Amino acid sequence: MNMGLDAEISHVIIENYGRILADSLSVDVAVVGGGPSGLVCAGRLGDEGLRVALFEKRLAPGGGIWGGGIGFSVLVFPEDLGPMLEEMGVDHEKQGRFIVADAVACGAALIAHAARHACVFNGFTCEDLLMRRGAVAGVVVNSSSIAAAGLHVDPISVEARVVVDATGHDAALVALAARHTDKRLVRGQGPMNAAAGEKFVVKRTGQVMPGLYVCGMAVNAVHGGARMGPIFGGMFKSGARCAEIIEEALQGSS
Ligand code: 48F
Repeated sequence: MNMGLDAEISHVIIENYGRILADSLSVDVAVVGGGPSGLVCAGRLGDEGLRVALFEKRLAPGGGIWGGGIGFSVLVFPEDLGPMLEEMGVDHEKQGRFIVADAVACGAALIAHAARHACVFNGFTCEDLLMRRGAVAGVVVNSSSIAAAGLHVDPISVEARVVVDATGHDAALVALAARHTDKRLVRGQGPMNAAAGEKFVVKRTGQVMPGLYVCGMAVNAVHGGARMGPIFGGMFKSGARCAEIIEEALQGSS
């Protein structure tokens, strides 16, 4: 094909993106939500050799990680998070009972880790679930710009052996599953309590119904756990725990 530079640049974009997207229409795991828990979960599962696609509604993944507390971009972690931060390539410093890190550097490192091991699709909103014989079997996604413009354009479907709701406080996928099954699956999160919320989020991470798992703040929204505010250890641990549970489940079913 005889193309000038301008058309050739466009061709490279379309060809590469089209191939990556087409290759991701049937995956082992579809993670929805690119906040800290979803990024850790996707990165870990991809690192274990599973085929993982992560869909994030915004252009920049990271969710609530960028602003620390009230926009002061410092992240606070419990002191046992050091090894996981090392693994993700996050620079950090121990300060008394905490570890602190720069929120922007941490967000960038998490995204880089996830994108190395999984296909990260930014600017994609999950608007529905695929369900087969009572189990969640994939996600229905649309370009966020189409959704934002309110255009009447149909979405596309991605089949997955399991789906992870990492959409944070909204627990958007579990809310969709509740609508489809006519069950009350989202209790709503409780009031702020850092100690209780951090423990709860890890303990209750896991399967909500066949094919659908939940990690991060969505766990507390689904099961009625406390919000924990600007401490991020629970988000990392929940993402890692979710990856561990899914890996075991998929090994058992293959
Ligand atoms: O909210 P978010 O950062 O979730 P998280 O991983 O972490 C929570 C913390 O940031 C913080 C906290 C810690 O103490 O309480 O809030 O649980 O990230 C959720 C991501 O999901 C995206 C959203 O844009 C955000 O980046 N998201 C939400 N709904 C959808 C979605 C959707 N329907 N489709 C795609 N992405």
